[in-house]
Order: sequence, then C-alpha cells, then structure tokens
Amino acid sequence: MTDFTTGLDDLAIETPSWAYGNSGTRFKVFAQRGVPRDPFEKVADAAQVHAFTGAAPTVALHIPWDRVPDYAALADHAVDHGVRLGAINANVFQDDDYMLGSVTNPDPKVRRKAVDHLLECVDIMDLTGSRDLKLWFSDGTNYPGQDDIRARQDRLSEALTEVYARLGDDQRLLLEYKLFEPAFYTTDVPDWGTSFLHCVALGPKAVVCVDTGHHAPGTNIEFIVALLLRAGRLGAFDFNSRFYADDDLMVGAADPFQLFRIMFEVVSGGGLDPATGVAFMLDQCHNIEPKIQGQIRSVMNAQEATAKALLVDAAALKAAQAEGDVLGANAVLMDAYNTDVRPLLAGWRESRGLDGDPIAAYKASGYFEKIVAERVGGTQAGWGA
Ligand code: PSV
Ligand code: MN
Ligand code: MN
Repeated sequence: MTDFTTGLDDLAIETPSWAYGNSGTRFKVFAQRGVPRDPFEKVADAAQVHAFTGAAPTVALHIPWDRVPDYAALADHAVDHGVRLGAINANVFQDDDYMLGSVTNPDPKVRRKAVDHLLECVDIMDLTGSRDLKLWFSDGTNYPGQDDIRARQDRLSEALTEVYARLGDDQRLLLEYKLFEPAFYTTDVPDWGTSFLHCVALGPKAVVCVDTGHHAPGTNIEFIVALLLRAGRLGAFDFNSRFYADDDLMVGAADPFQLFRIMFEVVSGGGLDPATGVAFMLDQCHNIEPKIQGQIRSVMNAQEATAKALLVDAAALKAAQAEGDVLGANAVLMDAYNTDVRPLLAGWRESRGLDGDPIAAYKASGYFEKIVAERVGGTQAGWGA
C-alpha cells in the first residue's frame, strides 16, 4: 500500500471546463453570475480550484464547446495560470446528423463526419499536449429491430481502429461506457465489458473510462475497478455522484461510502501510482450551487475518500482475510472509513503552504466578486441545456 502522504501527493484531479459554465436540466438552465464567457475564462476558474486545493492541476476540454482559434495559446494561458490542459473530450452527440448514431450510424456519410471529428480532436491534442482522447458515444437504438446490433459493433470497431491508428506514441484513447440515455433500448457501448472488448482489440493505448454515474442502480462499481486495474485497462474515472440516473452531482455527495470503496480498490490495486496512468477526472454539472466552490468541494470529497482508503491497515486486513475472519476484515475497512480525516487533510494542505480550509479561503479571496463584476453574459456549458 502507498503511504498516506505519498498517496495524497499522487492524487491529481482533473476538472472539466464544462463545470464552470451555466448548466441545468432539459427543464431549465439557471444562469449564474460571473460564469466564464469563453474557454480562457473557464481555464482561469479551473486554476482557482487548483490554487486552493493544490490537487487539481489539469482541466479537460470538450470540443466543440471549447473550440478556440489557437489551442497553443489556450495551453500557454493555462500554464500562465498554474494549470495544464488535460483530456480532450470529443462530442459526436449534438448534431442533427447524429439522430440515428454517429460512428455506428447506418449512413456512411454520417460515420465519416463523426470519425473526422474524432481525428480533429487528436489534432487538437497535438496542439494542447494532451495525453488522452475521451470518447463517449450516445449511439444506440430505441426500438427492437431498429438496426442490426452486430453491424453497429462492426461500424464502431472500424471507427475506433481508424482513430487509434492516428494516436501518437504517448497518446491514449479512453472509451467511456454508459448504460442508457439518450438511447433507451440498446446502447452501443453500454458497459465496461463492451468497452474492454474494444480496447483489447485495439491495443494497449486503448483503456476504459469509468464514469461513476453510468451504471444500473446497485452495480458494484469497485468490482469493475478491481477487474480493470488487474487487467491494466483502467484508464480513467469520470467522477460524479447520482441518486437516480446520470445525475452528475458532486462526487462523494450521494454515497461517500461507495467512493471510499472505489478508492480502496484503486489504492490497493496500485492505481494511485502515476505510472499506472489512471486519470481521475470530474464530470459534473453544478446546476444550482456555485460552480467553483462545487469543484473545490468535489476535489475535497475525492481527497477524503482517498485519505480513508490510504488509512486502511493493509497488514491487519491481509491477516484477517487469511484467517477467514469475516467480521475482523470488515472491521479493518470500516475503521478506516469511520476515521475523521479532515484534520489530517488540513495538515497536508498547510504543509504545502495552502489554507487548511480551501472553501473558506476561496470565499475570502474576492475572486467571485471580481468575476461577477468583470464578466457579463457568461456562457452555457453546452450540456444539459
Ligand atoms: C455522457 O453522459 C458524459 O458522461 C460524457 O462523458 C460526456 O462527454 C459528458 O457526459 C458531458 O458532460
Ligand atoms: Mn462522463
Ligand atoms: Mn454522463
């Protein structure tokens, strides 16, 4: 097991550019004051999260929501603000052409358009210095018989193969799965098994992205995490929490115990070691709460779960497991989970020159008042509108 301080030092959370813009549900987007008007301002807000937590050094982009004329300038702007650009998220789910799918669409012209967008995203990665291309496909069908399930898998495989061939040596393809929505009968990448099969067929640079909100209720996500880590195919997390479906609420808000169990599998499986390449990203929307504070709180929640996972007494756990001591083994885990790690985390922050209470420090900084005064007419995140 990684030791406590090294483990916390290694935990880097990537925040999503779209979390800083206005977002909502299909019923209403509530505009907030001071939201960014362009990707440069989103990056500036992401830099605040890093400045106060010391644990969010990168920001993910979503194309075309974050399209800019000069990506190298955006990357420089990020560095000037103390952060870096992270994963490039492709978007082949918002054009009218994609009504029947993108890369699995029965029409070859639509498939070509979708693959061209994915290739463009790799071009952008070359300019931003990003390692990861994150692919999520809304593709699927609503009615039995609507399309051929196997043919759609063939089309998916063909598209992924072309994109994979375009990746540079240090670039990766993250294949994200989601059980349902917007397709309601079949989804072409509905689960980790489908994603894993495609990744294995593609090669070592293809890895699975586990979005914690994309499973059926009751799914044992930590089991999936353990399997993927063991197979060397756990590429990334899209962290968020959910009460019902893909709610995109703050990670650790709905079920902090689940987040602890997930992080325990990550820690015990060696996934915190940067060499394993597991990326910890947030994929959330803050529809009613202040956005920068929502991101800070999410980073803190992820740190708390990780700190508890790092406190598990690995030797005692191993001994109890070897003896078949069911309750003893469970108690080792619960002891760690029930530890109040907030003072330890405050100490970790202070030892790095940060305020022990990032939310209070951010609120006292005056940044929010500054952006409210400066920014008029902020943008919509593009998602959930
Ligand atoms: C889809 O629900 C998803 O989780 C994918 O990661 C998208 O790119 C993202 O949401 C957009 O918020
Ligand atoms: Mn996601
Ligand atoms: Mn989602």
